[in-house]
Amino acid sequence: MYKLFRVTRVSSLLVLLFCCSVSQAQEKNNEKGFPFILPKEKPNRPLSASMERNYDMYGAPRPEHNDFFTLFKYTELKGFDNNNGDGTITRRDPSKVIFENGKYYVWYTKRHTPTPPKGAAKSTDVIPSTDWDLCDIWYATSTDGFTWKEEGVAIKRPAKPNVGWRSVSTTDILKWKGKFYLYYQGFMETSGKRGDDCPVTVSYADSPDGPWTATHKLIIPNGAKGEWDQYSIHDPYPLVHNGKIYMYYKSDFDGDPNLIRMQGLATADDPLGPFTKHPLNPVIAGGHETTLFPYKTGIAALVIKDGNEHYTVQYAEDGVNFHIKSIVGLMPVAAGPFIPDAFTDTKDGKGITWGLSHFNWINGPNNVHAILTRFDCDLSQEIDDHYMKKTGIHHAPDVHYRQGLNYKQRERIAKMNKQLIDGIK
Ligand code: AAL
Repeated sequence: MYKLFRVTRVSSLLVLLFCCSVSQAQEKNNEKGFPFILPKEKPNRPLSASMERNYDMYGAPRPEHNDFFTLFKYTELKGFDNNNGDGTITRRDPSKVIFENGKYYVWYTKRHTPTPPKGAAKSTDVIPSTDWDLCDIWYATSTDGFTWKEEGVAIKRPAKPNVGWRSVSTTDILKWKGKFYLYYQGFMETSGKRGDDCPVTVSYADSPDGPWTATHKLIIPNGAKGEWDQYSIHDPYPLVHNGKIYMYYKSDFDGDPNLIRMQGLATADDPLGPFTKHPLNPVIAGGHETTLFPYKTGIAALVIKDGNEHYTVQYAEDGVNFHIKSIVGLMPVAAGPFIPDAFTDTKDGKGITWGLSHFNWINGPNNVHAILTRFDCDLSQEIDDHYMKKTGIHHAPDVHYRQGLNYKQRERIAKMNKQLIDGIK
């Protein structure tokens, strides 16, 4: 017994000595400056808040190793005529791109009106208020993703008082059990008259070429009075995840002039509903026309334009609780990527490399319209494109000068200069 006690005491003493020498070595090491070669793993030494974040928050400590970091490159599309950009034709808010019957398909909002949008006050039955007023949903196909053939109208706006009678817009596609479902915003009043209010409805078809049967139903209804999504349900975006349909959507809330945009989630077992809104909504505290895709075991999101976390790529293991994984520039607006595994309920999402998005072309206030464009990126497990992993983006001075100061700001600056000069006198 005594012997055993002695052996245990000796070995604990040795362990203690070993630990002391390790921690002394560690201390010594910590006295040295941060290593020249950036460690791939978080080093065991005191770190600044920024360095802690650099290791804990993102996909990797350097952007070129971060799966969630990418550049976006843009290419002009061929095949879409727009009356030389006179504003009478717009194409915007493309759906996801899918591959069926040996070609790519995309659906989008198309407006072809006698004039460009003129604002709510001047709008009529034929004059649009906004760029997405008096629209129908059209589709196009392509075999290379660069040259597209406009095939025609997929969803025409229905007769009054059906949902969408004033305009149908901002669609997205779901394939579920061999059938196709197009979800879209159905305006029942002129956009801009009282905010941009609308619910979401759905049409279905056996083929991506249609014919499409309208349900005329509110598939994702607005929230109850006083709730964040009481007025608008925008940008419906279906994916298949965990055996269910995950429908992400945006709402504009807090009322003008404090408007804020965030993303909600509603799930269903059937494409025609019922959709149950997630109790944690809004699930993304920002974003606008948010693009999502299965990535590894979870869901990734391109959060553009709105909110504190605009222009970030985020990831949620459960599709609900999103975390920032990278900060990017020149994000595609209203992107509809090609996501081969969008509807396969994958547990190993491969990510995205390209898609369509739009540019809002505002050629002055009298010529508001949008065009579709192609974007490419590397947010994919399947490619490793170092040209997409650079952080510097060059903008011509014109891009900056177009964000110029307004008259009131110039006045404020003049006043501050004067106060300073008068104070010195
Ligand atoms: C877009 C989208 C929705 C809005 C309008 C057309 O940015 O968020 O589709 O209703 O603008």
